[in-house]
Parts: sequence; C-alpha cells; structure tokens
Amino acid sequence: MYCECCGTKQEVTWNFCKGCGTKIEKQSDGFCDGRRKESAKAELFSQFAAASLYEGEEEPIDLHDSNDEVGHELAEFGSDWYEELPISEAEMTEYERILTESGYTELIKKLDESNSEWRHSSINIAITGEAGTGKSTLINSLRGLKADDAGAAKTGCTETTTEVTCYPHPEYNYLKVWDLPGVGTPKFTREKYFQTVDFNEYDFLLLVSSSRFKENDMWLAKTIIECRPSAKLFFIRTKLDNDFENLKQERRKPLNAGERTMIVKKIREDILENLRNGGIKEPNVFLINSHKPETFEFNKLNMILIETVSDLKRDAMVLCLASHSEDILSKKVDVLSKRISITSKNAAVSAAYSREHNEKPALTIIMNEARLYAKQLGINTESLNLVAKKFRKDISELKQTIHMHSSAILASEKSFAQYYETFNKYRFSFVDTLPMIGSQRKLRKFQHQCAAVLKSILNMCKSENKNLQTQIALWTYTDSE
Ligand SMILES: Nc1nc2c(ncn2[C@@H]2O[C@H](COP(=O)(O)OP(=O)(O)OP(=O)(O)O)[C@@H](O)[C@H]2O)c(=O)[nH]1
Ligand SMILES: [Mg+2]
Repeated sequence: MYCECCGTKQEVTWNFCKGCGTKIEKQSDGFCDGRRKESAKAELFSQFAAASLYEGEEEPIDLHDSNDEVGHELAEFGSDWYEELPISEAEMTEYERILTESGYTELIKKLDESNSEWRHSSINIAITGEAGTGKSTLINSLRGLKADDAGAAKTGCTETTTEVTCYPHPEYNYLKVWDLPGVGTPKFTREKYFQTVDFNEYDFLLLVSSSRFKENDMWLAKTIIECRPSAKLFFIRTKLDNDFENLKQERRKPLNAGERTMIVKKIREDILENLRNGGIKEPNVFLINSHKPETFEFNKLNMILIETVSDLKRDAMVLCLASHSEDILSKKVDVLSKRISITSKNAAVSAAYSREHNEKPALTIIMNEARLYAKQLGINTESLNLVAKKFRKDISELKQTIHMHSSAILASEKSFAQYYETFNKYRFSFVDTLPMIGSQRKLRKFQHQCAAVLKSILNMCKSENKNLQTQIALWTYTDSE
C-alpha cells in the first residue's frame, strides 16, 4: 500500500503514512485511493522501470545539466534549457489504443509523425526572367546543388527554359523551385502568361535579371503587384561577379574594399532607379553571384525568405536551405534545439512501450535526430567529403583538423549507445520501486537523459562546424595567395 500524498510504501497495519503522516484510507486491493485508477498504466511503466536503465548503487547522482536530487518531488525534475513535455493521461490512453489496435510499429510511426510535421509543409518558389539571366543556376543554388549534381536544373546558353518546370529539393521535396519562362517568349506572350502561370500557387516570386530589368519584366511585376498586393516579389540581380571581373580587366590596380563597396552601392542604386522608373515603387532587390552563394547578398535573400514565409512553414524553410552563412546556421541550431523536447519525449515513450522494455528504440530515435544535426550543420561524412575534395585534402586529416568527435559517436549504434551511456548518471533508489511514482520518475529521468545527449551532440556539431568554417576560410585564403 502506498501513500496517496507522498507515495511512500506503507506497513499494512499502519493507519498513518510513515513518510508524511497522512491518514491512510485502506482499500481492499492494497492501493490507496489515487493509485487505484492509475494501476493499469502504472503496470506498463513498471515494466519499463524493470529494464536495466537505472541499475546501480543506492546513492543517486545528478544527470548532466540537472539540478535534480532524488527525494525531491517529480515536479522539480524540470530543466532550464529545454521544455520537458509532460506525458498526459489522454496521450497515454491514445498510445495504448494504438498499441492494442495497430501494434508497436504503428505507435512509433505516429510518434515520428508528431516530430516530422515540417516535412509536410509545401514551399513553392517561382523563378522567372529573360533567357540566360541565370534562373536555372539560381534554382540550383537555392537547393544547394551544382550544375553537375544529380537532379540539378540544366544551365548554359543552349538550355533555354521553354516550359514551366518544377525542381524539388533533392532531399526535402516539400521545397519546390519552379522555373518559369520569362514574359515575351513565343509560348509565353503577355496575353497568354497568366493563363499558364497562376502566381497564387507560389509563396515567393523571384524576378531575375543579369543587367537592368526590361520592359516585359516590369510589366509582369506591375501586373502581379496590382492583382496580388500581398505577393512576395523579389528582384534578383545575378552575375555581380561579372561586373567585378569586367572592372578588373579595365583597370591596372586591384580594387580595394572601399571601392568594392562603392561599386555594389552604385549597381544597387542603378537597379532601384531602373525599377522605379518602370513604375515599381518599393522594390526589394538582391545582388548575387549564384555560383558563390556565400558572397554578396545571397545570404540576405535566404534570410528574407525565412523571415517572410508563413509561421507554419518557417522551420521547414530553415531546414531545407543550405548553410552558407552564420545567420542560417544559427537559425538551424535554433530549430534543432526546439526539437529536443519532443524528440526526447518520443524516445522515452517508445522505450516505455517497446516489447523488450528496453531503450533500444529510443536510441534509434535520438541517433537519427543526432545524425540530422550533423547533416544540417554540414559536418556529416558526405559534406566533409565535398570539402576535402574541393581543397584536395584527406578526409581523416580534415576531421582531425576540426577536432571532430561526432563522426565517431554517430558511426554506429554501438558507438552511439556507449556515448549515450555516459549520460546515465542516475542511480537506483527505493522510490523507483513504487508502481506509479517510481516508473514516472524513471521515465522523466530517461527523457532528461535523451535531451542531455541531444543537447551535447548539437553543441558538438555546432563547434565542429565553426572549426570547419575557420579551416575553409584559411584554405580559401591560402589558395588565393
Ligand atoms: N558569373 C556568373 N555566371 C552566372 C551566374 N548565374 C548564371 N550564370 C551563368 O550564366 C549562364 C546562363 O545561366 P542559366 O542559369 O542557364 O540561365 P537561365 O536564365 O536559366 O537561361 P535560360 O534557361 O536559357 O533562360 C550559365 O553559363 C551560368 O553559369 C552568376 O551569378 N555569375
Ligand atoms: Mg534555364
């Protein structure tokens, strides 16, 4: 029998709780009042509690980043760096229903869905402009591709776009970039343009030019602004690097930083004047080199896409953009950190309901999440291989230079499980034997442990990315010498 108030196990003959002094209402089934209702669910969690997770000495010690002390109430198991999501009674009932009706695999699928909603967003970006202005190259850059990558849009003077073509992101296919022929091509005359193209279907429209915008561009922009004032229309001036190359050829002395800034300013003013003269009052202009998205205003363009996309699609937008800049990286880290709460909750639930009553399914969930971190922050093996190849370096040398640990941890389930185990600082105590409180405590400790592992790997990936960026900058500088 257990005290309803503090959960302490009672002697059958006692009328008062030996822990807190509350009067014990004796029940025929041996549970005090509050406990009986929960006994079925407690049984499920007790099975999980029996798993080998928290075996060990009697003396409890804290988890990483935790102020917890065994003996405190469960309410104090909170955390200052992630929101510990409670598992409500309604959720537990729902989990049990799915488990009974459809089985464990379905339950895992449902948990996964709750954390993958962003993948169901749909983000459509339309790119239009005259032939040869750099539409296809921009489409590739927005998807993090080069022209010779699989699935890249064909580029070059002989590959003129004649049809509306959709280019989904190679991995996050909810991002679709649409190649639209410019106005004035035989199939896309002004008269026919809006019969073929419905701008309501797109989240953004990027109007591209590699010099000044032409009459047809202005007509298109004005018509869109008139029909749909809320449209997110951006003017993209490509091939800025060509302007600099031309200037370089014309001069004897190289341009200094001040002169370069002045030139960008002048080109911007010229484009703004060009658009205003065409009747566009407040144009949003970005000057870019699509071959090198880390230069000029490509980052600004990415950031405006993130900021102006609807709230529901923002996280999805952040995760599908290539990490060309510190701004995007920091947005990515924010989105990934936000996911720690739900991921650790799902991991804990998946372990609690697994047939073997162990943490293996949870380890899979958090390892997949940790691998997503490495990928998003550009330090997975695939990304590092590209960097190593570009700078003609050996991949293992590169890993050493950036003090890389994450790749070894994420290499296999075994290595990940070992790392995970180093976060298991919890030691078994007698409170853990209590049917409800004990199993709930362990569930929450487990949730906390998963979150601590995820946080640690995210920080690790972040710092490895920083080291990588420094190294890339160094190699780029050395190469240009
Ligand atoms: N230097 C430089 N070249 C670029 C840039 N953007 C595109 N190009 C080059 O310009 C040429 C045409 O680019 P595309 O992306 O094929 O142009 P497009 O607008 O898709 O052309 P069409 O499909 O024919 O209308 C290619 O050789 C690209 O490599 C840029 O920002 N800088
Ligand atoms: Mg093209």
